[in-house]
Amino acid sequence: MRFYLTTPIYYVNSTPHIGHAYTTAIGDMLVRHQRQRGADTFFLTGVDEHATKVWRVAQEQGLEAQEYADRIAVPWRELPERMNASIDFFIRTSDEGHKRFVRDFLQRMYDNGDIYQDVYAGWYCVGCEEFKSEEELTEDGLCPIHLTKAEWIEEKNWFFRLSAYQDKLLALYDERPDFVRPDFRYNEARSFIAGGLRDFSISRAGQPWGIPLPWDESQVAYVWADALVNYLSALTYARPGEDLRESYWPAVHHLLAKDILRFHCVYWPAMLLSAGYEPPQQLFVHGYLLLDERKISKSLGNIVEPLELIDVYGSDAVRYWMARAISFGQDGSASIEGIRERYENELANDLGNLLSRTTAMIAQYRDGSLRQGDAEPPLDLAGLGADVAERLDRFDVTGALDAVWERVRALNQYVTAEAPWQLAKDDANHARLDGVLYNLVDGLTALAVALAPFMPETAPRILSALNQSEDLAWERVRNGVAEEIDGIAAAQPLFPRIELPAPA
Ligand code: ME8
Repeated sequence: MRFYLTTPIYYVNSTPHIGHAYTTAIGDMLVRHQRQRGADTFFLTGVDEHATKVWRVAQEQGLEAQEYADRIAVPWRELPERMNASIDFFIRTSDEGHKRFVRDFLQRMYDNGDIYQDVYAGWYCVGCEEFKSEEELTEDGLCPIHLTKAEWIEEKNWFFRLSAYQDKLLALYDERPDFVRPDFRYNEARSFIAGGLRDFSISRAGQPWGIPLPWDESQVAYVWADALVNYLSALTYARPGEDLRESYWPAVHHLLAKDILRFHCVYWPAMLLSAGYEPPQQLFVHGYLLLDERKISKSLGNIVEPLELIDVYGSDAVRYWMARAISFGQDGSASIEGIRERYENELANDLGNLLSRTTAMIAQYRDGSLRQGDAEPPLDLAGLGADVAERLDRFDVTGALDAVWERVRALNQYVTAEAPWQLAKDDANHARLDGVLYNLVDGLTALAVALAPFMPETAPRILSALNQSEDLAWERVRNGVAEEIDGIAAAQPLFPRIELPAPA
């Protein structure tokens, strides 16, 4: 079982915002889960440097583009670390290994007869880094996404014969109905292809920042013709001396938001076919996380600094909020205030108190000893494990976490219904009291394992408070996993009260 997951590589014209943190964190949940199930995983993220907008920001700051990129790469490298994303490699498109590979890749397309020279005369939106037709702009010639004026470009470029790939792409889509997920994104991509494909320029003249084309060094690769190739190039140099393409291509899942669907679901598979590679296994296109009803976009200046949220609530709480705040896949609007509510009501109350009560009762009533006792388990945990795994295979991150949380609440109801404090009053009930306490520890153990991909710091803390093994193997999401053990003490709060005001 191989599972290779990528996030988009983000533009470095500005610092990371919460939208980038979102894709990175959710990607990490999917990868950690597959790892729990024993898959051989590879997780790639990184930055896209050779954009016109990056070059312009560098110029505004009076820096050489590379110097600017080197400086701003620092907070971008910190993003996966701060989100506790277990990446295997962080790619920068200015890496020598990437540049070499892109030249080789484009040369293969050229040798295949798919590249020709022509004049591009048309509009370009620097915000989107995309050539735009007149119909795609507003009446005033603005890009509808960035609300900035598209620029008129007239230059001799190298074009990719995308039109020649229309039938091949349609055949690919028809053969593989799960090529793009969710369904409505598949339909969007397929109808774009069916509507007719226009060749597009893969090079830019007059911009010194970028990777020179091997057959025409006077031009640099168009930023998308450079950036998309990262998903393959990284495999050739991420581990020196190894060619990871053999292991992980085409077992790749690309995670991205709807803004870049066309590049990933149409242009990229065609480029791969042209260069003689297999198309990716699957693309998952998620929606936008909207804060206060507006897309969080660098270009709109509505920036929320994700690193600050992590400083206040911890990465687990931010990850938890991201997975639950909106239904993954759909667009959704969420408030930053929601983090605090979920932290207090769900993390501290539902989960934290369950652990505190359980451990305190074992310490108080059973002197810290856990015994199987005699009580029917209240939950079908293996059934939960199968359900969550099936959901995560479909990238239903929110549904999977909701399913786990239902069981967290069910265990709380079980405590109320069984009232161990009543059972403890009478020695005759000890077997039942033991059984109820065992079911609580057993349930919490399995739920901690199931929660580990979402909250990788919290899960081991729960297991350790219960004196249970910290092994996160997915087989442990079942009934009867908890070991009889002594020495359980009342646990420290999992999610202590935070006195800081919520960030604005
Ligand atoms: O497009 N909600 O980079 P980019 C959810 N360099 N996700 C969001 C988001 C939001 N509000 N805002 C951003 C590029 N994202 C190219 C990609 S890949 C070969 C090149 C996430 O910095 C989401 O994953 O504009 C989206 O697709 C990506 O950031 C765009 O990042």
